This record gives sequence, structure tokens and C-alpha cells, in this order.
Amino acid sequence: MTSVDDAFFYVASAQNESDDNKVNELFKKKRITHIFKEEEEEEEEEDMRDEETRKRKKVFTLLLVVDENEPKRVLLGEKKTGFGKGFYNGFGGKVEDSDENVLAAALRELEEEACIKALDAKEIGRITFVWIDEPEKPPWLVHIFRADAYSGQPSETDEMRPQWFALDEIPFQQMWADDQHWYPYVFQRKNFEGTFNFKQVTTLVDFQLNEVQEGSLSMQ
Ligand code: 6OG
Repeated sequence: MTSVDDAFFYVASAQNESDDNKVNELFKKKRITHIFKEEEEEEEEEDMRDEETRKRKKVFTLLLVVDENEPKRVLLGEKKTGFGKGFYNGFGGKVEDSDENVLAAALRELEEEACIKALDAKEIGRITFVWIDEPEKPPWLVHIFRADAYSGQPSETDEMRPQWFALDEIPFQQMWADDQHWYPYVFQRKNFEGTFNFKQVTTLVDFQLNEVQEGSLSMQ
């Protein structure tokens, strides 16, 4: 029986005014329970959708450390090995099953690649990379983080050579083609979501990019 049916049952059996009040109270309680249940079910469905997205896409992190003292600058690393070798990029990598969550993965990668700990990292954007000429390759979902405070001294590792760049001297010509489009959102602290379509690994074909409300980053 639904809560509405229940309420009608109680209404039908109400004898007098005080019963009516009881019925109203019961009805309210049942409605509230019903609403909570619906919300719980929606949250569970959302979790499941996130799980599905994680299975379908390969999930990565990418973290930019920004120093707001004048002249404002950003810490990038020149990638020494593997995917994107020779490009400057933020710090990040694949989210591992052993990572507690995506933020933990981002912090781990920063420490492994630049030897510093971010103290206030916050997710600011999500980007999906689609490899349009490689249909077998799943899209990559990259969670982008910004940090303004850190401890330790940025140092070179086997993977990355860290270097500070003034915000108007970022070497976009030696970076992934998507970066010049979404970096401004990071510097202006705007949340964003986007999809970038690549072919032949490094050629950007087209993209869409939008600012989103804080707290409403979706899995796309
Ligand atoms: P490892 O191979 O180091 O993880 N990444 C990209 N970053 C930018 N800016 N543009 C792209 O355009 C990228 N594709 C991948 C995600 C790879 C790292 O490189 C990032 C990871 O931080 C296609 O484990």
C-alpha cells in the first residue's frame, strides 16, 4: 500500500476532530518518510550511474598549483616519459583502485611527480577526452584540481621536471591543445565541464566547454 492509500485509510476511519489531527500528523510523517526514501533511491541511482561511468571511461586526475602572489604563476611539469612526453602539463595520472577517492589520487600523483603536498586542493573541472579515430579506446575522464597552498619544495622526479610559469608566459605551444581553452577557467576559479575530441593522438578536432555551477560537476 502506498503512503497516500494509507492516509486515505486513516481518513476513512477518523471519528472526530482529534482523530483528524492524528491523521494529519500521520499523513505528514508518512509523506516525509516517503520523500526521504525517494531522495535515498535517487542518490543510490546516481552512485550507480557514477560506477557505470567509471567502468566505461578511464579516470585520471590533473592538478594545477597556482601561486597568487604577484607575479601570479602556475607550477607545471615537463613530462619526461610515457604519454605526453615532452609536453608541459599539470601533475596527475590514473586513478588506481587502491586510491580512497579521486582527490586522494590527485594528491598522491602530485607527491609522486613533484614531491610536494597540496594543502587545499579542490576539484574545479571535469574534462572528457574522446579519441575519435580509435573507437576501441574508451574516453578518458580527467578530474581537474586547483591548489593554492602546498608544503615541500617542488623537485624533479623520474617522471616530471617542475617549473613555475608566469600566467602570461605559459608555454601553450608545448602543451596539449586543449589546455589553452580551459586554463582561464582555473585561473578565474570558475567550475567547468568539457569534452575534447582528438584524432591521431594529439590533434584537437573540436570541443565544447561550459562553466557550471559550483557543486554540480557531473560525470558526463
Ligand atoms: P599518466 O600517463 O602520467 O597520466 N592528460 C592530459 N592532460 C591534458 N592537459 N590534455 C590532454 O589532452 C591529456 N590527456 C591526458 C591526464 C596522464 C596524465 O595526462 C593527463 C593525466 O594527468 C588529451 O599516468
